[in-house]
Order: sequence, then C-alpha cells, then structure tokens
Amino acid sequence: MKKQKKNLILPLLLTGLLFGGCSSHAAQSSAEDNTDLIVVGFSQVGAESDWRNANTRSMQEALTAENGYRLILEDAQQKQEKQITAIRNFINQGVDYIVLAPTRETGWDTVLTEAKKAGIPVIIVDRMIETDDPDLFTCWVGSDFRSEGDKAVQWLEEHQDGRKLRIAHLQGSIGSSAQIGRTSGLDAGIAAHDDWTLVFRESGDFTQAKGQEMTEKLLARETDFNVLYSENDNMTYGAIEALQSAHLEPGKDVTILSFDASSKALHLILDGKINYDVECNPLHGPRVRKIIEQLESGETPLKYTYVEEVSFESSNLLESVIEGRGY
Ligand code: GZL
Repeated sequence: MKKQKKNLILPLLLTGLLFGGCSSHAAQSSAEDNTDLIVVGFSQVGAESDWRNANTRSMQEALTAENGYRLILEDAQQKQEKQITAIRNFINQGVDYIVLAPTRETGWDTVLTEAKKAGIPVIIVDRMIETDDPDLFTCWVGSDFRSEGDKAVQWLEEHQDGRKLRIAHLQGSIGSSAQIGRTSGLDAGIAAHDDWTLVFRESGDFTQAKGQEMTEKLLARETDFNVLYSENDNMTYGAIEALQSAHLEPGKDVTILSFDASSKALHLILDGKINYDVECNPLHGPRVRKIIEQLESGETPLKYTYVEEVSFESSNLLESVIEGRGY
C-alpha cells in the first residue's frame, strides 16, 4: 500500500544537483509536487538493443502521471554496480515500489535486503535473479529462456536436411538469464546430436557492434560453419553485416537463428536473411502496472508470471503480422 507520502521533490533535485546529469528522469522533472502519485523507481539494464528500448517504452507508457504514477527511470548501461547504486538512491528517495530488470542473475541479496528493510516492494522484470531468499522480491514477470532455446533447437532438428551442422554461437551478456537459458538450450541440442558440432562461441553482449565484431573474428579464422545461433536480434544485425562483407549470403550460405523477434528482424525473415526467430516479449509495462494495482488494493499477485511467446519463420509471417506487434 502507498506509504505516507514524503515530499520527494527536494531529495530528487538534490540528487540531480549532487550527481549532475544523472540519468534519473525524476530529478530533472518539474517541481510540481504531485504527492498522490505512486512513485516507482525502475532500474533498467541499459539501451543495448531494440528489445530493451521497447521494454523501456512499455514501462514509460504504462506508468504515466495520467495513470497515477511518477516513474524514475535509471539506465545502468549494462553495469550491475550502477543498478545497485540506483536501488540505493530509490531507497533514500523513499519510493513506493522498485522495479528491477537485472543485468545478471547473481549479486543482488545485499541491496535487496536493504530494500526489504526499508519496506519497499521489489518487482523483478525480464531476467531472473538467483537468491536463497525469494522473499527479497515480491514477484517476477519475464520469459522462459531455456524454453526459447529449446524452440530454436527443435526448429534446427526439423530443418537439418541431412546436413552435418557446424554451429557458430553468439552469446548474450554472460551471466544474464537470457544468455544462460538460450545457451543451455543449444548445449542440450548439441549433446543430443552427434552430427552437430560447435565451432565458435563468443559473447556479443547483446549489441550490434559486438555481434559484428565477433562474427568478423569468426570469419577471420576461416572456420567452416553453416549455422549461426545468435542470442538476440541486434547481434544478428551485426553478424549479417559481417557475413555480407565476406560475400556470404545470410539465410542461405549460413542458416541463421535469432531471438527477440523485433520488427527489423521479422522483415529480415521476409527478406530470407534470418531463418527462424524466437520471440521474447518486452511489453512488461502493463504487467507491472497490473501487479502494482493488485498490491495497492491488498491483493497478492502471482509470485512468478511467464509471458506467452511465439516464434517466426517465413512460412508463418506476413507484413500485417509485423505491423500489429507493437515493437
Ligand atoms: C531478454 C532480454 C534480452 C534480449 C536482448 O528478455 O533480457 O536483453 O533478448 C536484451 O535483446 O538486450
């Protein structure tokens, strides 16, 4: 339930002055004192991918002043230490709720214990955290990343076409649930097939630039490969750049499997440059708003909520499907 509102404006403005240019949006917000708003501190991973930007937009569109919220958004530039600092700032500012999209699974117990002691409910979104004390967060909403990997492996099994598969693997940010789950799905597939060989594995940290850099590193080795398993679309965009520069046809010379199913990637499926893309739904804003409204009305939301996700290939994809997806 909402705590007795403190005047948040002065601490927010002081925070802004002290840290000069900090990315807290509320510190730069106008000084109107809407003390009846529910204040939500959101520690976001970063802005590394189309998926992440869609996730941020979804939260901003759901948690608006018109809907009764003041959202304080902190971008951690993919660094856990920045998230820990942001959470401590949220605690000092006396927010009503903390939403955390964790960069990695481990290392949260200390700061989440501080939030618990401050009586601030924590909602985890997207990736999971590893903790011995599930009471450190109120609930979690996100994706089943191992299931995503299994879907990709199943498609590869169904489209192997008698080939021996030589697989190059671009991993996401090491230690993130998305990387852990998608990698474990591929590892299970490789273990189950004697004619599947892993020939390359590097992390592209979910960014386009690093995905291109790692694919150029692969190509420089002149290793023979016929499958690219890329753990998000932005790394895939970079990989496609590198393949085309090496006069290899993505989607034909190299079978490409990707994750996120963002609109640019789905258009690349229609262009025949990506063969299969597993959706990872970023639209958590309405889900978080519903959870907070349940908590505000004294209800107990589900502890864990997995979002429904599908997959795309040329046989089930139309331009109209892409237009209707919202990201
Ligand atoms: C998945 C999310 C991942 C996306 C990437 O839920 O954590 O992080 O797959 C993003 O695009 O960077």
